[in-house]
Amino acid sequence: MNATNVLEDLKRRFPNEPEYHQAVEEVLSTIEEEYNKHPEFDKVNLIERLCIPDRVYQFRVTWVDDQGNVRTNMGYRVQHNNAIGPYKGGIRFHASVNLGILKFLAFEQTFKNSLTTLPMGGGKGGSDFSPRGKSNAEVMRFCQAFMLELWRHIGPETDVPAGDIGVGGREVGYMFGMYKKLSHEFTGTLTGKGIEFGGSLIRPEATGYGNIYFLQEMLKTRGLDLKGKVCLISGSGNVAQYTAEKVIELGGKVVTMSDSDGYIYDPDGIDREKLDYIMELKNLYRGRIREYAEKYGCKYVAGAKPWGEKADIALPSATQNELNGDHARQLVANGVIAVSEGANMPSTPEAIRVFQEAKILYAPGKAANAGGVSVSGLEMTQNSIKLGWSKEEVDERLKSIMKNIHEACVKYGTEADGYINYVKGANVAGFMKVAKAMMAQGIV
Ligand code: NDP
Ligand code: 2IT
Repeated sequence: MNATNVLEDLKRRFPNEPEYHQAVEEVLSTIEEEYNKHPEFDKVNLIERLCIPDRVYQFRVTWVDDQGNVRTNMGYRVQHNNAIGPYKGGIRFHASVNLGILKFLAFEQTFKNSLTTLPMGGGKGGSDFSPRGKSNAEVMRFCQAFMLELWRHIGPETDVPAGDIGVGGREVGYMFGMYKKLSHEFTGTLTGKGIEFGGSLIRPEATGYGNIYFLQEMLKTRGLDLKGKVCLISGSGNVAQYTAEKVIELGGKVVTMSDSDGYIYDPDGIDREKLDYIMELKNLYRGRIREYAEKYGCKYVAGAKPWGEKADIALPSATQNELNGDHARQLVANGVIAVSEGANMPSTPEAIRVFQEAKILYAPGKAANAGGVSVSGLEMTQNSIKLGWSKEEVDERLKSIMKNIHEACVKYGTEADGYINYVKGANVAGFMKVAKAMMAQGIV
């Protein structure tokens, strides 16, 4: 395989999908060497079969808003690869959603899910519907209309969706209700369900907690821990909230959180009580992070990212490409020691280069945020055996999975000088398992 040629060909065949190209380029450039040690892979064109999704469903979603207007949105499900298990991955509702973004997410998900040690393939779906500013009734009608199309393509052994940006417990609940009605079955076809109807304890917390468990493992390699460390968090949604919760619990100090309008900087640190306020503000009232600054009298910066503030650790937890080369240089100049990604692909390729050249600890999302889908996998297991595990049991399993992922990154990513290249480690480890499974299953 020549990574450059494969990428150029994909760009020609699938133009106007820059995020998909970006995700593929990162993986190809880091696995090329390992791939070429196995001539049997190239004989069956494994690389194209791994980069191009198995299939994509695309549909119109029609719904009626509170004023009686008939509205349309686009709906998608990308089933990327099911070599090691049923397609698995979240659903994103955001105005920016398009096919290229979902293809990048489904591609990433395939490697992430492989790293979790659980039997899950990769998929992703979503819509350009934005829940922002919509009433509860509108969100419910949209979720039902979306599921009216999606339900025939998914199932507990086929494809198991979950949440992502704009899709949390409320939306999963509405989608599950409609799925159940249409399919005449009560099965664990979605994860992230409410605890009363087959959800798993710790699933809401899992991505954020998992990221911090991974960060702890990284810090350990340098004899460090989280105590007293100043942390920048972006976002204020599901991932950001539980990342903050775990940092606070372990004695770190969270000084920023953000949303798509701007960020707040609280030099005293966001403590438990202030975090409770953010959770209520975001999850119940669906307000803006600016209101935190008004309540607690701290700085609010509109239209900016938090990466210019001085800190020890950065935890990007909002969205893709939210941290660019300039941000990275500023973080490094300010003495950042670790960057661990809660979001998917939040750092641009240039930012990643800056972190790696500075030899700081840098973990890509597909390793660091794998805790969310891991507990989704544990939810699938609990649904299959029709039992629910305790909080402690799920949390222990999550810790152990994050530790395993860290070990895999160390195994495949340690360079000659001892620096751990977590990007290479995660990509090679994730790739090898899927590749071996595809080889064993023949040309399909
Ligand atoms: P939420 O919808 O709960 O929160 C998203 C947060 O990011 C909000 O604060 C939102 O601000 C902000 N945000 C979203 N889009 C943008 C944008 N284009 N520019 C700036 N800010 C933005 O989503 P999650 O917390 O679930 O997801 C956050 C990230 O984590 C995503 O990259 C997702 O793919 C990833 N992830 C999520 C997992 C999960 O289990 N939920 C698992 C693994 C990764 P606003 O409210 O203004 O829109
Ligand atoms: O990006 C992700 O890993 C998620 N949004 C979670 C997917 C899942 O199936 O739990």
